[in-house]
Amino acid sequence: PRTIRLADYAPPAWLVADVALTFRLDPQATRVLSTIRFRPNPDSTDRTFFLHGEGLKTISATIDGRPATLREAEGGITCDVPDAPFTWEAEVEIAPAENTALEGLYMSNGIYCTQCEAEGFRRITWYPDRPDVMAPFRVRVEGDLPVLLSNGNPEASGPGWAEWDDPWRKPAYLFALVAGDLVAVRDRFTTLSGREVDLGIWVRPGDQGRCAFAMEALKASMRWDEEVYGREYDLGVFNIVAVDDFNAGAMENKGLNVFNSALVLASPETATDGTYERIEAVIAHEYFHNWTGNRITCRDWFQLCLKEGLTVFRDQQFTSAMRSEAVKRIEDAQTIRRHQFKEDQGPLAHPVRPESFVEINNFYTITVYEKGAEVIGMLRRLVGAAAYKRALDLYFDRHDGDAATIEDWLQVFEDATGRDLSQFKRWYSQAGTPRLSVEEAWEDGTYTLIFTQETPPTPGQPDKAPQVLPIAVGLLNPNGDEVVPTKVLEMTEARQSFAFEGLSARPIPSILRDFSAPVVLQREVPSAERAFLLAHDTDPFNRWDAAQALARAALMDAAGGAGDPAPDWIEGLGRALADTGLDPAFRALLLDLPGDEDIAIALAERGDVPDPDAIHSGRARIRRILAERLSPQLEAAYHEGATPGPYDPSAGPAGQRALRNRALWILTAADGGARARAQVAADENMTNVLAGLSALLSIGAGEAEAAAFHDRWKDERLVLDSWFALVAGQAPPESAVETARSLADHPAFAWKTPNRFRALMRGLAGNHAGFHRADGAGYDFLADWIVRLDPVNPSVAARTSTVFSSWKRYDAGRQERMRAALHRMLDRDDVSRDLGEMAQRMLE
Ligand code: DPP
Ligand code: ZN
Repeated sequence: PRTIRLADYAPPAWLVADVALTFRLDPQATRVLSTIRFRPNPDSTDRTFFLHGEGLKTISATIDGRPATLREAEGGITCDVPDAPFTWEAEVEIAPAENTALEGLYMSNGIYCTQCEAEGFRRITWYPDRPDVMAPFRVRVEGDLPVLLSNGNPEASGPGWAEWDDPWRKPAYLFALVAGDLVAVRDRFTTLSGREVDLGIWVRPGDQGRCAFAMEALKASMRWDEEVYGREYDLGVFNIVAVDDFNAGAMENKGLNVFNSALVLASPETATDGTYERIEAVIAHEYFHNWTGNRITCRDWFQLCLKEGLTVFRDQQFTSAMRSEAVKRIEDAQTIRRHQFKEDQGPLAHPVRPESFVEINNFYTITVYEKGAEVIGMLRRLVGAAAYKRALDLYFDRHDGDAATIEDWLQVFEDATGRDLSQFKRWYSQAGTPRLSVEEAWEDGTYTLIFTQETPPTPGQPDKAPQVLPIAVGLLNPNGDEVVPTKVLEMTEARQSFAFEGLSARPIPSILRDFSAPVVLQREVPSAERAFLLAHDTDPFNRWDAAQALARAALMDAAGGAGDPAPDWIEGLGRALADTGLDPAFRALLLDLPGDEDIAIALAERGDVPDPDAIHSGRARIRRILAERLSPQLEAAYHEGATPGPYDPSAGPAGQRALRNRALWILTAADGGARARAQVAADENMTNVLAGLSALLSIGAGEAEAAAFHDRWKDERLVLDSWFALVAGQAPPESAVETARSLADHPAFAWKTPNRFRALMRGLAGNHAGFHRADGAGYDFLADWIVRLDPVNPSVAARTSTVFSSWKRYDAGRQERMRAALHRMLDRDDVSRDLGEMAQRMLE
């Protein structure tokens, strides 16, 4: 397979003036008729005519009405064309029912739907399938089905046909078509300037009662984008469709977003607080793409972070506004540290803007998305909120209708602020997590912080240059009063010092407040100082981080066999827990101990070889110690988190339940499961039931409860996914693989459905000690299934394979077994481009 490089970008030879498509739907033989008007690109001297296409059966093809002679080329066709504008007409046949890769036009439970990002449109018809070719589309859908949807505004319809018109120029990856037996929940939205928009959420009959929350989230997103970014919706309709078979979370197709049903459907009986929060965020995310992604799209796929980093940043801002800013920031920092830092540490590390790929699907990563959002957060912190707003206004003004680049994006910030961002740009090109170390000096009332930054090598990037780091710092005096409020220090050198003058006592620093840069702060801090920050810091992130650092140290020590955790931690935690002035959601996060894999990463960072079993048993011991020593505070938190009355998914009650359920999880280590059992039996809502069940399973109990849960919910696909994930994820490590095997034999294990496959595989992989069983049975289980899925759905197979990226972290025996598993995935004649690239990179 060929490697595609950013450096090789060339503008398209031909542009598209407009597109008309007709679909005659049939599961085995859908006909797609296309009429495309091409014109030469004045910005290109190349006149080669090339169209992408994959798996298409060509029925006919003409140029200006005359039959075209098509020649096969890599990934598509070429043919001779006039040296002037011309019209291409073609008819092709495709088989949606046979499409298990779920890219292009496919069927899910009898519903036709599409997924065209990144390169799925070429499985629908011949087309220049690249994001810098944008055109208005008219679409006619024919089929004996009650609902026929496409992008844009509805034009006309009759029995068995419908016509749609999307006036906004768009790349083919934003094309969508949905058809089938669907019902709509409808609403209306009036935009700032008075445009009436018909909103529809389309679901399978029977699911209408589970759309209300998503609809409210949509309206809130539309309002928020007007108020905060001045962005208004631009069509008369906005449709969302929920489908059960979907490779990702959701897709921002123009005017017709397609969602994984797990991110739309919610009712108190079936969805947890976490699901509600995710639905709200993803509905917003896809809606926000209408401006950041659709109106302004990406020139090429290397610029993916241009739309994804910015849109994640925007959805994070939205969630902060809807819920708690402090809690959201901590959750996002946790995601970066747990998952993005892990990606940076291993063989799959890549820059926010990668420079080469084999299969672009492999670059829809946490680095592109979440680190991409962090980079924008840093930019905003550096220039300030007002300048950020000016820059964004300029971006929308200048680039509306464009397929843009990171250079364009940075240029608007330079023009709006007069700043030189050439060094800042390294955040887009340099992979890896900077390590920031700190020295301190104190003399004559002057306190000095001396920072050193260093980024470890990553694949293909042995040497790193210093990056611009916004380091938010505050200083406290020994009484715990803040003497210097938060100040953003701008570090640009490899080593740089910052002095604070006129202090009467040596201060205690609070560094990297609000997680102001995605770096690892390396600073030896005595546990007493951490406990001091846990008690006094005014910055919620650093307050939480003090508790995390103490917890991490305790868990690392416990994994090494040490007996007792630092009393400072337990006392500090106890006091914070009992402080009812603190937001329950925040206190819940204080109780959220680092997971087994977090500890494995931390040990590896320190140069130790992590022992999964020792980490697991150390964690169980710490949990018991907390349950015993903090029993009154945990009890109180458990009761404080009760939410009697009808279920309300909003942030307040959800935070109370989070506190209750974290307390429950710890208490369960010492009470034999009595409280958890009672909570499952009380059956108040899915959040509390699943938390109770999870706590029970985690102490090796709850078998009867899990079975009853299964029987009750076996017909609810989304709940059954949670059951699969939970049973595999919480199984005792020694029997986790056997549990996973029996789950794979379960009649409901529909392995071709991505949600079900992921539930089981991610469940087992998240069971750290179970997956890393010394005899390699966990690795074999995952590898076998990935190999089986690869020919069916390469994109999900490749994504799942990333659980092997940590192989170099472990002991020789485990390394050998994980490597062998990777070879088994790779060394096959029919390995997909997706999985082949991933396994190859992991083995390098
Ligand atoms: N573009 C999509 C999203 O992130 C990916 N499926 O919203
Ligand atoms: Zn997105």
